[in-house]
Amino acid sequence: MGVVNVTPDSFSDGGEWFEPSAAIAHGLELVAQGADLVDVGGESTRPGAQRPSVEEELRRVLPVVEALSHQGVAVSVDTMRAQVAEQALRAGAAVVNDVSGGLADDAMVGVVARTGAPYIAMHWRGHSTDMQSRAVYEDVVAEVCAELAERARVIMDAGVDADRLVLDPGFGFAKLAHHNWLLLRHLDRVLDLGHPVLVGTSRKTFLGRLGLADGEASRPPAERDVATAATSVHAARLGAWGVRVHHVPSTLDALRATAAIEHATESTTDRTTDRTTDRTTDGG
Ligand code: PMM
Repeated sequence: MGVVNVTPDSFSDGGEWFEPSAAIAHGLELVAQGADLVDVGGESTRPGAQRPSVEEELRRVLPVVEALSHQGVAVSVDTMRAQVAEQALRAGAAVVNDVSGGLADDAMVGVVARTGAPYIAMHWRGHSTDMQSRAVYEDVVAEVCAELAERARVIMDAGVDADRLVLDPGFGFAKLAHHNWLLLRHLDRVLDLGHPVLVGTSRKTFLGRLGLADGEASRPPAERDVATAATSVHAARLGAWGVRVHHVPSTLDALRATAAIEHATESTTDRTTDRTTDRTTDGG
């Protein structure tokens, strides 16, 4: 899943794709780079962010969803608002991605059930204005799994099919760095909940401090793509359904390298081809 934030203030790429034409072009670029799904969002969820009005969110996302869908792109709409989800689905979106898992808007789950759209429900404890004050856990893996399981039960009781419900542990949302690392290490427990799992570590703050001493400034978001690829490969190897990333080529390359290792065989045909092509490059 490639990300298009149509926002002026996202932490990772705020402002870069705020104009509809830039957002549409970027969505097409992500697909050309290999994304299967393009996630279009109009609300920044970085810690402390203020919410746009519903009218402003619609103004940001609808033209982008519509244009990309009309060009055959599979689009998910990243929204916590039922009204935005409903209008985006009407404009051609294929999936609803709700970072609040239905908690921010009571009408959301009803819209998803009625339309039959696949639904990504993320672990969430409150809006971004004060979410980091809720990053308090005795056992983060157990609590995130229990809270996700409870959301899944409510969402399915409302009529959403189990096989259309994707769960996401919500990296960086009401989580401190060590919470994120523990959730990655024990991602199998999230997978054991029995739903497809989406993992969104891309460019998040906890990846920007690797190898740095106390007091050193974090790496800027665009320099976190290698760590994003590493964490995304880890998730994919454990069986994640999808990974949500800003820079598709780096993660896709890492995924392809891992797949090549897993699928390597002693086939003669492969080795003959390798010898012919590699002589002209770097000896492979
Ligand atoms: N993270 C962000 C936004 N939407 N959706 C899902 N399902 N999972 C995530 O981890 C997630 C998300 C925040 O990142 P961004 O501001 O860079 O898009």
